[in-house]
Amino acid sequence: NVLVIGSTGQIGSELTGELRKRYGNSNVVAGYIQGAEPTGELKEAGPCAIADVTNADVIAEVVRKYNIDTIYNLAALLSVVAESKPRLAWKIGIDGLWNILEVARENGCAVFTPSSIGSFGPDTPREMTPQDTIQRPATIYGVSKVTTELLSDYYQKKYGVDTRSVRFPGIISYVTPPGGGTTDYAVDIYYSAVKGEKFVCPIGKGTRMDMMYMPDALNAAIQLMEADKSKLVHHNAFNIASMSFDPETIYQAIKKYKPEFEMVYEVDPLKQSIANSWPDQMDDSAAREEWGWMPQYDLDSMTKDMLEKLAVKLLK
Ligand code: VAH
Repeated sequence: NVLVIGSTGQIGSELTGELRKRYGNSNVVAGYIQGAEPTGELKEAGPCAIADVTNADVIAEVVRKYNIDTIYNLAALLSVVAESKPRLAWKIGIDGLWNILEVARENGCAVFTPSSIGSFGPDTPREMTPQDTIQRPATIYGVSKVTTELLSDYYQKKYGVDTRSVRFPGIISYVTPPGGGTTDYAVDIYYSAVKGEKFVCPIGKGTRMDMMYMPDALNAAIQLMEADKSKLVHHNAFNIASMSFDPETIYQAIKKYKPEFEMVYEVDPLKQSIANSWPDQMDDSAAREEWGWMPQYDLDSMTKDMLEKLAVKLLK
């Protein structure tokens, strides 16, 4: 059975739904914390359990009670909010990960804990960022993500725990809003377009970042966890890429369907400084070679889908 930690977050909420679709509702446990309880379909469709990564006993109890063999650990403070609460970001990101890895070691679970383009820093090559390259991130989010990669690989080498992960780009989705990231603008811009509001963009002209539509992100996580372990040269964490754009490019992609849509720039200094320290476009050839990674969406097909789905969600 599968446990999703952070099942009410931007990725966790849709990942839980997708896993339940593939493996059966009763076989996927939605882990949550007090104050972020599952609601609606997430709550009704399958088992839910308190699973606070900062409490190892609670995690161990859930793993044993539901006979968990795979843990998807989506608990994290994202890059912007982490800068205001660095100690909590570390507590959730790394003390939490340590608990997960120990429980996994004792119970023979596989573990997926995502990394991010945020794990790279200002001296990482920006174009076609290599799979193996320098990672000296300038944010506590990035420091915790590099540590996530190193600690997960350590448990893999030293104890044989099957840990795998990907470096997610900015993820765009319409179901659950992201929780305080640098790439959130690429989600918010669609909401403004559908509501017929002018979009005030916090990221500056020409700032490119790797981005990905949620269906591709979910597929990447599940496909990697289902991949033949003997074929994997890398474990934590694979570069995965699908599109790379700056605000002007996504604005024009939306304008194609909403000609009256307007955008102005009001650069947020913190978000801009973080975005400037991240690469523009990753080289994901290792993921393509080792486990067949292949994105399905591009900017146009994502835009069409986002505008359609948000129109239903927001205007009903
Ligand atoms: C953030 N959406 O902006 C997250 C993610 C790659 C970006 O880590 O912090």
